Amino acid sequence: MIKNELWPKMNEAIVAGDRAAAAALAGDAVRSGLDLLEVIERGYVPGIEKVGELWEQGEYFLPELISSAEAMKAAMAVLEPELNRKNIGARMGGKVVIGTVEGDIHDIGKNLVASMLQAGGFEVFDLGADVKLERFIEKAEAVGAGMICLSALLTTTMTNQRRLIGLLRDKGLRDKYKVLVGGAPASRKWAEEIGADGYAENAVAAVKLAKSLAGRA
Ligand code: B12
Repeated sequence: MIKNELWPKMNEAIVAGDRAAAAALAGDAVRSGLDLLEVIERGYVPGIEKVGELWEQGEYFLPELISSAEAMKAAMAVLEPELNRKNIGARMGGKVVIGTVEGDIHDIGKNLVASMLQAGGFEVFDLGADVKLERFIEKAEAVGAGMICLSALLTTTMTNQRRLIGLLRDKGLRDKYKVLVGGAPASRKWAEEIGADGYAENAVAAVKLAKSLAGRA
């Protein structure tokens, strides 16, 4: 199937919360040998962005949101192994620990960033969502990571990004890690205010930033 036909179908599968279609289209993309980063960015991300708009306009409610999130996960479950396979032997970016901070269950954006970092050659340790702050540090110490990526989608939980940096300072570990923050309420200004090493507004920019901080840009 040609790309121009594929993108709207992928968009639609996410907006409709159609898991089977989202996964089947991802399978088509893999078999056609398409650039999977382009598939994610042009096929699926606009779909989930549209869902966010529909929610904000009061047209979508919780059940629709959850179905769309599930459809996104179904597509990523097909694409991720393939992205990883292509990167075997190319893990030169270093190790990254990522998760959504404590008190926050939003994980769609975080999952995208994790997949793209993996595709960009980083070894990614994804702790999931609603992650206790201590766990980020324990994991980073255990695996010898160089970077900690914190996602937060709520104004009430973004403060945990600041707390994590404070915890690192208290433990004398601040200089050991690059800390990247992101999520809808975060901004460059916020990152500066809390003393993070960087902020990126989307997954593609996150990979660019991570590469430059890792000295690979
Ligand atoms: C989907 C969604 C949900 C789903 C989440 C499903 C899931 N598995 O993630 C469900 C329905 C469960 C949900 C629940 C809630 N939600 Co909600 N949700 C959304 C919604 C519509 C879309 C979020 C999303 O997935 N966007 C798409 C992804 C691709 O974008 P993204 O997350 O921003 O990620 C991108 C970038 O930010 C960046 N990025 C993300 N993380 C990171 C990390 C790093 C390190 C970097 C560099 C970059 C980066 O890259 C990503 C990819 O490009 C937003 C609205 C919005 N416009 O954001 C509300 C929104 C975030 N939710 C909101 C609220 C209030 C809630 C609830 C509290 C609702 C309730 N009353 O129960 C609960 C939260 C429960 C909890 N404790 O967490 C509010 C937050 C308001 C605020 N200012 O705090 C929002 C803004 C909606 C609104 N306008 O009211 N939600």
